[in-house]
Amino acid sequence: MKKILVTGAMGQIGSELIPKLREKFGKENVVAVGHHKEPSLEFKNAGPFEMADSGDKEALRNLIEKYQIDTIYHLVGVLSAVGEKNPNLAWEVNMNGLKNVLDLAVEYKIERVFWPSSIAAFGPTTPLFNTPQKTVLEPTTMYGVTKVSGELLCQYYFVKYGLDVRSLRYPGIISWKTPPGGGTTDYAVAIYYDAVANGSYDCFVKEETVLPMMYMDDAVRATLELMEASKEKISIRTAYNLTAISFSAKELAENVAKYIPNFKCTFTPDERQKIADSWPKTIDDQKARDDWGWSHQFDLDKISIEMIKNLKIK
Ligand code: AKB
Repeated sequence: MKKILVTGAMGQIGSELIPKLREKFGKENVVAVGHHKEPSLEFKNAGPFEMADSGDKEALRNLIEKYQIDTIYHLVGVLSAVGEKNPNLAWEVNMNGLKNVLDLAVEYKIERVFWPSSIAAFGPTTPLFNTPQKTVLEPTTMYGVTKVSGELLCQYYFVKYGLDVRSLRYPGIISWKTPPGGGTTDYAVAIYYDAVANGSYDCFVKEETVLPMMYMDDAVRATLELMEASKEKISIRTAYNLTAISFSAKELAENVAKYIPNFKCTFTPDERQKIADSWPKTIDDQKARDDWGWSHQFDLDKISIEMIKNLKIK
């Protein structure tokens, strides 16, 4: 049976990936690691939970030994908007934690490691449409710099040490359980929260802004499918391009209005507009589709229906 450690347990992806991993591998076999927020009682009681900073290598080592870990999902990260406000923090958290995890993975012969990359690895010199798997990577945010560096580091550990480390370039992820924090694509989540709570939303990017997006259920499934694929199928050791759908902020607002009559959206771009403008609008993820059978299930209508239904209950 697998023994899995997940850092960033209370983050947007961690909080939804962990229950799925527990369903699959048994709740005692998935150790959730948080680092600053106190978890809810429900979270704490759902399976093994530990507090540790991934910048603290000895703390991670203790957990790997204590639980005889063989698989790591290292999800801790500072996102793009917060990273631009505090580039040193973004570098420290995103790079030091990853380096510690990779070094310990080699030392303890960890079978498989997952680390999230992002469309933030691309920049203004990358082709904007149908961005290829192998292309120019010249991001203009510190978050993006850590994603390109992290991708290369992962590939280095694969080539040099044979470490089976896998990664995805996530687009913006839309989810309702845990609100995202500090990202540029957050408007695509906040719009649903505000629409359900107040019937209006003031969007921080221009209405014509188009970015690649994905519903959380698709993102979690992609992560599990990548990690379950046999080694021979994995031809990309930096990070796979991954996408579901692309739409403008205006199209998103119109779609929300379909399900919440009288919904009003205004657009007041702030500093995050510049970050959004530096990222591609559509992504070519054929390699993921060919190598391990990726295929998304949620289109914008399906996302809106799920988001609104669940937020109303919440
Ligand atoms: C962000 O907006 O920073 C993230 C991302 C695209 O990686 N959601």
